[in-house]
Amino acid sequence: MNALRFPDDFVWGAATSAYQVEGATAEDGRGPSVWDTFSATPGKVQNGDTGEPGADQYHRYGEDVELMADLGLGSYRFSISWPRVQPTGAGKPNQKGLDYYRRLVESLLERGIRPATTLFHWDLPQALQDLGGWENRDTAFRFADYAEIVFDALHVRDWLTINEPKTVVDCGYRFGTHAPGVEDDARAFVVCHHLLLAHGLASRVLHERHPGRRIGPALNLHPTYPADDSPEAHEAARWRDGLENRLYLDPIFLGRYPEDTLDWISERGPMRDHIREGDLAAISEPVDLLGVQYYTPIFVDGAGERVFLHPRTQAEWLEVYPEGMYDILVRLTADYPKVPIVITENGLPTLDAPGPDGRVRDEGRISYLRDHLTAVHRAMKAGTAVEGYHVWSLLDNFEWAEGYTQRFGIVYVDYPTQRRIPKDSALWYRDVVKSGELR
Ligand code: GBH
Repeated sequence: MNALRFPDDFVWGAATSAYQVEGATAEDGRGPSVWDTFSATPGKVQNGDTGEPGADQYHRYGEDVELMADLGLGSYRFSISWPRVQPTGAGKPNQKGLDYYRRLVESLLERGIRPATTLFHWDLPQALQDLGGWENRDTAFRFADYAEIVFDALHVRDWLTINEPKTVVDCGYRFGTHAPGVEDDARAFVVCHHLLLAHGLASRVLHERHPGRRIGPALNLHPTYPADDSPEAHEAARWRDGLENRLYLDPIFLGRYPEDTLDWISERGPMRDHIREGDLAAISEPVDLLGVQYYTPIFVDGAGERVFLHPRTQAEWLEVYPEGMYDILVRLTADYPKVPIVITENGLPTLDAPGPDGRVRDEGRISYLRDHLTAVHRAMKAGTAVEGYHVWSLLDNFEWAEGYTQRFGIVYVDYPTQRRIPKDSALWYRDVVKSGELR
């Protein structure tokens, strides 16, 4: 087969998030977040795991930057822990917290690695949760204030606002599997509106204060398909597409919520009453780059239930379907205004551990990444502007409710010693990055 060549300026990267890798949750004045609370609650996380030790990146960022440089990476997507910067979510910044991110950014820039910085990857200051969290409209304004602090403090060009608002809505407030562990559709969609408002308000702050920089959302998109040919399954796939994709894409890009989805939501709670004049204008603040996170498709039957038709992974929600990457990218170009797209996450967990020779033979990850990158390449040929790709994740880390039982890293972390061991996939990725080619 011919090698697939990516453009010379294609950006190859890897991603992590603060609570998943940093550890050091009680250091240098960091305040508690909702994930500290949630993971300390018995029964919420596998094995009672918490963000300690994570991958101890708070202390080992220097080593990790060297590792990224060795792999030839051009971009590192990480997130800022809001409670490190504002321990109670408001007021004067905690200098020690800000200094950590200054040092991280400087080390990356020295090695020619561009930071792509996420403002919020789920670790809301607990003090704001105590005031209602994302159900409280004021949290969106607090978020814009926090964003202003970090925009001004850090030499970062590219920003992502909220990581996967849908996951906060669904896992945090509908299914209760993530912090804060609520199971209530009525409350969930109020949270949805305030998360989107926060996204828009923070984007506006960046545009006003730092023209020339770029900002956008990081959305986990799930292409939805009918599992069979019945009209019911087609109808259900369309309904599910509203909840998975259009509920987030339409307000951000088109300045309106999808009516069919809003009707369904309104039968369950008061989201509509929380949409004030001017909110949609704020939410549809122009997007400079769109972060796309793709892991899995959702096939639904006539009853609207998810059906699995393809191989699954250790993560039971993750059905392997590279075609979905192509479909979602091409659909974005067809249905929404064209903006530069960057893949901000894509990956899978595997159980591979170091063998007697120390190697981690994660063949399954190599084929997953290769197949998804092939789909990205195909979408680019079909006219979708994709600037870059970040594998989830650089390192094995705290996988939320799964604790340390699922390893998404291209680099293995031996948690007791915190030793980093590049898996075979990391060595494979290094070759792809160096050559700019998939072979
Ligand atoms: C991303 O979420 C996250 O951004 C990242 O932090 C995470 O580590 C990575 O993917 C891998 O999971 O509660 O039963 O519905 C991807 C979307 C949402 C998929 C939560 C798993 C939990 C299953 N994830 N979902 S359930």
